[in-house]
Amino acid sequence: MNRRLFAALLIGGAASGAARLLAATEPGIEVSVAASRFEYTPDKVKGKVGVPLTFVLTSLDRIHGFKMPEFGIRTDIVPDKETRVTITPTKPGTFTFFCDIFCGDGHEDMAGTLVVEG
Ligand SMILES: [Cu+2]
Repeated sequence: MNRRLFAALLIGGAASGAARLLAATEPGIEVSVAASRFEYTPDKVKGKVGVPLTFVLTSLDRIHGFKMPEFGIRTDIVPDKETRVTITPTKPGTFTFFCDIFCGDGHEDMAGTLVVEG
């Protein structure tokens, strides 16, 4: 094999590897968050500007809420059911999500944060 052909093959291989990587990440990020009295696990989620982020929400005990005012979303989280919510952050920052269904004495503290990196 001559040297030029070898180099071309190397570059071609690297390029197709990058394309595969891109295709694999295109659907965005999925993060599972479990709600229970009175917390979300995990309570810190990371996202990226322009990359769709899907929360896969479950409840370990009772019905809870999931609200993110900055993204205009809210949903119920019902036990024995997976609830999916997708957002696409448009700016970096730290955003809060919280429970908006009264679930007991610690309800007011039931919150988590989404950190969006640029
Ligand atoms: Cu609550």
